[in-house]
Amino acid sequence: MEVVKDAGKVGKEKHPRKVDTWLNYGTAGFRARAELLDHVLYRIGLLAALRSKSKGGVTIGVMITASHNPECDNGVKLVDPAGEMLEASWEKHAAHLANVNDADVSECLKSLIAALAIDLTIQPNIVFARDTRPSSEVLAQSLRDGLDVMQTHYTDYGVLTTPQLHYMVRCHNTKGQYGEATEDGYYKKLSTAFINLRGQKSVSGHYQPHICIDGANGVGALKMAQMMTYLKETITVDVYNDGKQGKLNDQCGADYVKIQQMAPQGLTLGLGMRCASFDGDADRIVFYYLDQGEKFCLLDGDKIATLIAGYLKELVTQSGLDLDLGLVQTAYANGSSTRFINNKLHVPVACVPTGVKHLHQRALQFDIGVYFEANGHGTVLFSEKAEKKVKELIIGTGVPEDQRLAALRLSAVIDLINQTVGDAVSDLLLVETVLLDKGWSIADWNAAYTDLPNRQLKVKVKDRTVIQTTDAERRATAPAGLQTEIDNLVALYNEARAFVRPSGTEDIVRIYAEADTRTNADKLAYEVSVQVYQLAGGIGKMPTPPTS
Ligand code: 16G
Ligand code: MG
Repeated sequence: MEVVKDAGKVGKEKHPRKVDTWLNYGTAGFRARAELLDHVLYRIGLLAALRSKSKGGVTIGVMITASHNPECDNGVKLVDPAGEMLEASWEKHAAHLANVNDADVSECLKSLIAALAIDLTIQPNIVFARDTRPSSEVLAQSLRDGLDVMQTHYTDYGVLTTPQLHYMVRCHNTKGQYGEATEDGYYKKLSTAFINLRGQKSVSGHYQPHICIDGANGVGALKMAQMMTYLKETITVDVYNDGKQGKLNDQCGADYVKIQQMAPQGLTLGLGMRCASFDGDADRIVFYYLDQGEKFCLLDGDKIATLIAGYLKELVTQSGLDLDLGLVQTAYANGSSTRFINNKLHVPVACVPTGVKHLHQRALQFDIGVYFEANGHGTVLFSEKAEKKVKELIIGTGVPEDQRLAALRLSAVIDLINQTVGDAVSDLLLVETVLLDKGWSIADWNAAYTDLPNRQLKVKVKDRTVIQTTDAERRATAPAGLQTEIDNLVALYNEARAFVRPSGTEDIVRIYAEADTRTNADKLAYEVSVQVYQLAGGIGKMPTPPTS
């Protein structure tokens, strides 16, 4: 228990809690202005050590990033042993430890150790990394101090994308079976699979092996450039917003492009260009281009999900394997995408609440689970059963050649996709694979279905927890009367849908609406936001109609 005493003492002296603001461990860990986070990082160091001990000393990850938030923010999240998000039951332990007074840190640790019967003699193992924010390096030192007090064995990976860190955690805990736990190992694993998949096809049809990337002035730009050195002559990539000039996520990046529905600053979109934007920590990607009428066309997470699910369905069918393939979405998925999946792809689709952990958990229930949020975060999970069956088919005797080839391609996709979490680089390479395979331009891909025009708005309210939802956030159960008002408004428009939910990352309520036309989607979103303002205690300015 000596370390626990020291933990409190060092915390008080070197990393005191200077703020009263309650910080929550939300959908993606702690996120706040960087100057509020020093004590949080220190304490996360303590907690990560306990998490590792509680799991018998397996490797736990810590990622310092605030993803698509502005550069002045930062954040931190824990990564569990298989490279997945922290188990939900530990979120409250994290929140509690981060918010207690300095004098209560030791006590808080002691009660956690007792309640969870953690064996303190176990050596904890941690890997951590940070994004490119100026504040990340200083916060990494606070984390190190916490880890040191707990006598933790750790590897500091320096600057990585979030999905690279998730990958490292999985590699450590599978004794290299998932891959080599180095950056070189990551690039090699993905690029080998990619080159392998390319090797069997030649460029044909409308497909062009060239893409322009908006790196959000963040870590994704650096790592994509590194990945390029492994990709040989397969594709060419121009990286914009590489961080040399602009600010992180400032008018660029996947979140900006998705919400604003326009090209980022720093990348002049011209006819014939195929582009993609990463977010600030490169776990999201969206694609876009200008059509012949020079209209901006966005291909978001829904389009990526349908492209990948369609491709995998064909491969599974060709292989003859009996594997169930499913797709997981959230309420933000465009209604057209859901209809396309049901009616054209004939793949079962599930809807879950916002947040990667919910999608990931649901996708695990399929043999092959594809999940994507409309915002561009997603991946594919292959169950042990699926991986085993694919392997068996490859080495099986008397297997017809086309079936074996399909199994070989599935096996390469298994290596190409980062199964721990959504990964912009890995997703990009899988999309390139499918487009090459089909000989498709981005317009061909976009033609699968037409998105319903949609609009997202936000409203500030006194207390956003007054909004409660059910049915995967698609209906509001509180405040009283709100859902009835939404239903009445939706009924006035064609092909319309709308919902509201409290944000998990900002102190606001989010509004989503879609309808048959841009004007109607905008009007509906605005009208719903007025209802939220009135019924849920709006503060500040009344909502105004969207301008574009
Ligand atoms: C976080 C989540 C993302 C979700 C978003 C919603 C992770 C890794 N990220 O970025 O999945 O879409 O929050 O934000 O879970 P909101 O609650 O503010 O709408
Ligand atoms: Mg992100």
